Amino acid sequence: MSDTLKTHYRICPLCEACCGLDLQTQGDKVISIRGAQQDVFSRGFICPKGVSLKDLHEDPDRLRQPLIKRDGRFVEASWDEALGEVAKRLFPVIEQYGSDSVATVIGNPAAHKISLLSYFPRLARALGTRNVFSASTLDQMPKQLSSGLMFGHWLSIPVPDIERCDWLLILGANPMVSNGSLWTVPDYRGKAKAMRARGGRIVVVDPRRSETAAAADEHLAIRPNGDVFMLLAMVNTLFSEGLVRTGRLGEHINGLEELRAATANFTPERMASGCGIDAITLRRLARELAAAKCAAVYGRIGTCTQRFGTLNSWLVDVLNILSGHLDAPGGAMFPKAAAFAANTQGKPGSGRGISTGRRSSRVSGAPEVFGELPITCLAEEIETAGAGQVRALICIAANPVLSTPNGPRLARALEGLGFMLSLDIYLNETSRHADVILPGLSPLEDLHFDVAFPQLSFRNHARFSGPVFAKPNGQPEEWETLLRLTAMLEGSDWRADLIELDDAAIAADLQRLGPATAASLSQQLAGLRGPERLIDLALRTGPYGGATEQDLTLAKIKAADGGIDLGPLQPRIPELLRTPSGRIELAPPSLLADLQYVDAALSLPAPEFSLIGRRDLRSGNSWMHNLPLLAKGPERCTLLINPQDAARLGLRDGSQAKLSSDLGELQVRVALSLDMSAGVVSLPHGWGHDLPGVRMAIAGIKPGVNLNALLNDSLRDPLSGNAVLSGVAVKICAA
Ligand SMILES: Nc1nc2c(c(=O)[nH]1)N[C@H]1C(S)=C(S)[C@@H](COP(=O)(O)OP(=O)(O)OC[C@H]3O[C@@H](n4cnc5c(=O)[nH]c(N)nc54)[C@H](O)[C@@H]3O)O[C@H]1N2
Ligand SMILES: Nc1nc2c(c(=O)[nH]1)N[C@H]1C(S)=C(S)[C@@H](COP(=O)(O)OP(=O)(O)OC[C@H]3O[C@@H](n4cnc5c(=O)[nH]c(N)nc54)[C@H](O)[C@@H]3O)O[C@H]1N2
Ligand code: SF4
Ligand SMILES: [Mo]
Repeated sequence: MSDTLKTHYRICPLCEACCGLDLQTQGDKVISIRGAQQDVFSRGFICPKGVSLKDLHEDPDRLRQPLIKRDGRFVEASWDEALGEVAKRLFPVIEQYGSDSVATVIGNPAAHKISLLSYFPRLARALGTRNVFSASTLDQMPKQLSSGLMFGHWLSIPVPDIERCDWLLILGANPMVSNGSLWTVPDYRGKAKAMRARGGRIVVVDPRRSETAAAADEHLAIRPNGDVFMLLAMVNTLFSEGLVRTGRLGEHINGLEELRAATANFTPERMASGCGIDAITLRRLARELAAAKCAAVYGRIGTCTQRFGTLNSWLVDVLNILSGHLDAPGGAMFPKAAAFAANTQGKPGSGRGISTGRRSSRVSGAPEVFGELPITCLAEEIETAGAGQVRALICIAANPVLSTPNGPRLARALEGLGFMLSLDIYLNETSRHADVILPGLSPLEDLHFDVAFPQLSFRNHARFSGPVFAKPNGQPEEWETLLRLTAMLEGSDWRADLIELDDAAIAADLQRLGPATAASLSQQLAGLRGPERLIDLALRTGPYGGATEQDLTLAKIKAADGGIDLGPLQPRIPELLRTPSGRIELAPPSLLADLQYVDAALSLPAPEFSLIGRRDLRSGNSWMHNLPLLAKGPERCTLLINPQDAARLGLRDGSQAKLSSDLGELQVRVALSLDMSAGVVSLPHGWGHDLPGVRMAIAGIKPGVNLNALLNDSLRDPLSGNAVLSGVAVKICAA
């Protein structure tokens, strides 16, 4: 008997573009995956990774059963056995050394999984450790900090309103390949093309002539780490040439004069050498920005993963504000998400703002930011003996052995732990160090609702997708696993009925809304549980929710094929602000204080070679190299180098080079590229799959090398704790 063909709508969880996909299935087989034309937000766009969800679902190496390490070897175990092992091993550590002795690490895929995102905080609360780490301090923490200081909340981050914009300056981002980050913008390519077709202009600032730069009107090959000089020069020009037009925002701004004074010294003429862009060009860009009717400045990971990451992130929005383009249609605007956005909750217009440094890391004294410590402090917290030493780790959807600077040191440190639990779908470079691995579901067995990305989208929308396939018998969803672990840490019965555990958790949430609201909401939410109940609650209490027929509920979103469009971005200031002053803080004191270090950096000599990273369309950080569709084709972990530099070093296309830093040495294959500036080389991260114990057969064929073996874990942006991942000094010679 042959099964009938079925089509399913599914939101892709693999990157921030959040595309809607159409899957055709027959029985338990995926027949095809295409972009969903009816998706109100992504409108049929898809990339090769979306298609590879079939490979991920079918991957024989993807874990489907818990593993327990016994005498150094992993053996399959039942869920009860595995959870029992966690209880048996973790409790003695906590009892003897306290909760701070258990660290948590949560990684990138969690940002795409409501199960993990909404149930991890419960676990963290139950554990009560100060040692909380995440991929945020390898990525966007500088932007979160600058946004928090300026607008009062960590996720009040403006994004370019690209469909109405006519002048766009992009720094340190390659959305043509990454598909956008802190800017949910499926089909950037199509939108950029449309923008240029209507007379718009795109300028890209990147040490490499990236795919995005190649498709722009102008590419400026900045010196790695030069952004702070460039941005300061542009701010300085706006002030000195009388181009500041704050317009409508004028009455909502604090600190304009402080900012003017603080930036008065950073003239384009003085800054030019630091960024490698001449003063005439810097002045021209500032004038173009000021003159454009609808313009936006957007900076991303290349601007964050630097010593001055927070200053860069701040200055990008300072430019948007001074030129009158923040919160204006066609400029840099704030999305209004239907659910979970803190900047739609509480009293509009002012709030508590943010604070940092409520505690510090034990060894380096790095300040806490957004409830976390820098992930580059994890290894030393494990290695350094004394009260508060980390002795156990709960690692959730993270592969820090490949994703954090000095990964090999962290790998050695993990071996010294008393106990390690991984929630992961692979036995990989990090989870091989665990004592217990608890797998999540295939993305096709999971429901999907984005928590973070509608807060960063180029257009407002609300979408949901249910599971395509039923989950295998007996395998829990990840929120269920987290709920059991939370119960375990709370000292209650983790074997108890899950519905009761979940009901108890949500009842506590509801009580915070007051007894009357709690009673009526719990009636409306009856019949739902897990993440679905949290989504419906967030929608009903969100900015499009309410008590009338038209108001948004989960049921309405489910019923709308391809989701619900909530329209173009609208001005949100002052309503969005949550600063104590009720104004935009243009000159936060901690940021002005950091300006004093800029001059010293200006006089640093450029190294012979600076190493920068890159991303590939057929790769996703460290864990998608085991999927046949993405793995086929040429080797991707190559060192891009300018032909003239290569000739000088005696390197040819395809030859092997030795690449070394103050930390280590790697042997890599060279690829000549005219896109590279002289003195800058590029290697992607997330590779190096040839470590013992890794169970990823296809990834092992072309394992690549671990870029992070060369990067120093002591280099951070001191304000945000973010790691420095770009512009690192290296030496190169023929191997
Ligand atoms: N040098 C350098 N280093 C970098 C970067 C760089 O540009 N240069 N980029 C940084 C950035 S931006 C980021 S975000 C980090 C990412 O680094 P990490 O946060 O470590 O994330 P990934 O490398 O994506 O690894 C994700 C892990 O989650 C597992 N996983 C996948 N899906 C699921 C699931 O559904 N459930 C569970 N439980 N596990 C799952 C994968 O098997 C893998 O082990 O890397 C950072 N590291
Ligand atoms: N295909 C694919 N897509 C991805 C990912 C992936 O691994 N593969 N990872 C996802 C993740 S976790 C993230 S955070 C996003 C990141 O998304 P993006 O921020 O778009 O990141 P990248 O594509 O790495 O682009 C960063 C650019 O910064 C440039 N750069 C390096 N150093 C400097 C510098 O000093 N100054 C300036 N101005 N530029 C510099 C690099 O050359 C690069 O072109 O991508 C996401 N999407
Ligand atoms: S662009 Fe991102 S969300 Fe869209 S299909 Fe590709 S991986 Fe999935
Ligand atoms: Mo990231």
